[in-house]
Amino acid sequence: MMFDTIAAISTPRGEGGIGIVRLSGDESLGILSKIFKPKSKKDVKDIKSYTINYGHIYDGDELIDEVLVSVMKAPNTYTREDIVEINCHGGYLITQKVLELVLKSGAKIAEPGEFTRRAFLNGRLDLTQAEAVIDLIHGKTDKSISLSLNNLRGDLRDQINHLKKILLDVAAHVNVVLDYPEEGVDEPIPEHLIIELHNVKDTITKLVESYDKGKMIKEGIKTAIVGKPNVGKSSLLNSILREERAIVTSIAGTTRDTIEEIINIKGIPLIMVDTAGIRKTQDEVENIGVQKSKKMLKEADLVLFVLDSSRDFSDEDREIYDSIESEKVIGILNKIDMEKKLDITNLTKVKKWIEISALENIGIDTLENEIYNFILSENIEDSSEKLIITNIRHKSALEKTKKSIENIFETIDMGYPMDLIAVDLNDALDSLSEVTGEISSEDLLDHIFSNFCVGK
Ligand SMILES: Nc1nc2c(ncn2[C@@H]2O[C@H](COP(=O)(O)OP(=O)(O)OP(=O)(O)O)[C@@H](O)[C@H]2O)c(=O)[nH]1
Ligand SMILES: [Mg+2]
Repeated sequence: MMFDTIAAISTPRGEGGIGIVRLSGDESLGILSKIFKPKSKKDVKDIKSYTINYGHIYDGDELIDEVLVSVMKAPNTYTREDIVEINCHGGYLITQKVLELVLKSGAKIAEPGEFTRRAFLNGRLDLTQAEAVIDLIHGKTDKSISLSLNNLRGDLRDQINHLKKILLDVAAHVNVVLDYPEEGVDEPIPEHLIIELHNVKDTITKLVESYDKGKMIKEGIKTAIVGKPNVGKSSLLNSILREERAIVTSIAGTTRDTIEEIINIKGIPLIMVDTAGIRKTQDEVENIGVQKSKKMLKEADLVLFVLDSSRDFSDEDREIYDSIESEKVIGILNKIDMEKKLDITNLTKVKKWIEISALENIGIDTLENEIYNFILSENIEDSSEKLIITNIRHKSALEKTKKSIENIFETIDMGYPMDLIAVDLNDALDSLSEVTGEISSEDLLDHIFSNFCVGK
């Protein structure tokens, strides 16, 4: 494909050790030759690929900068086009000046993401990989970065292509039956293909279900600290953050609004939310806070249910206890620096209790380990082996595929005509192709002819 030659500053704006002006396109070397004088006195067009070249940038006779220029020639480059990277001294003004000179010499300013877009359009990356590049740039923790790297390597693309191949096999069969009825193939879909179809559906279901986990890894696990007033929720938040983030007082009803902070537990981001103590109250402001706490209790991926171990279990505690979900709660017995009064023997809904003193920072490490174990039990740890989707676009395309496959089963069950199956198969293939970004019905034809010897 032919495109304009584009250019942009590829390093962050501001002052730094170096600033890089990057060019991509057929004219990259031509443009470079107008402004760059290599120390080697070589003609720029004769510079070898994958070399770094020392020299100077000139605007006419005016010296602009002393630079190192990397030259990478098509097709083995990020964009599959000729790429030139000019390493300037890292001042903002100098880098900007070199960019302007490059633009004046014939390049077009690149749109955001345009280099990666070219990598996609020129077939070096599929869409899932291009998206992984963006995720990598925004990745905040080791785990989310390792997921993005898996996708950049092409794991999702490979899986999608594998599923597509199976669907194409089925489609090839169906199309032969439809196009050549005289061949006498009247069996709707052979048993082994039906089994394959079920496998495809199961794989897609797992991928769709992995999204919640993927989202947790990418965006963080929402962890709500919940309990009645004064049990030490805000103290716990501060203790985990190791800073005085939330106001702590001995007055019940101190926290009025939710307070969110991101922490990182062994590479997994956690969005810690301190909430207003839940109780019945006439105070209008406090009541809004209490409603928000209840909402958070429902929405959170993990709930830290805090009790004051120096006091008896109260009706207010009971009410919160009744509304928590057993699978996503860790019980916190706070204030163990004081004499213990609380009896938890009957609170069987909570499977795990951790004793802490938020005031004296006792038990916080144990709690962090327990939170990590909770995440492990959610199987996030083996994310390196399993394919996990983190992208809502992929999720909705896969859901469409799943629906189409379910329609196929329905058609078979109801004994409806074959052409309906062909339509749903095409839809399934289209939505799979949406994931990787290449939709083409040419695919289907090629596949039919490569697998079947129709002329015979
Ligand atoms: N002895 C002792 N006191 C604590 C502990 N944790 C918190 N406190 C005290 O308990 C009181 C309430 O603490 P907060 O952290 O404000 O409690 P909260 O649950 O956020 O209360 P609300 O925001 O009103 O819902 C404060 O006086 C804290 O100093 C602890 O581990 N031991
Ligand atoms: Mg509080």
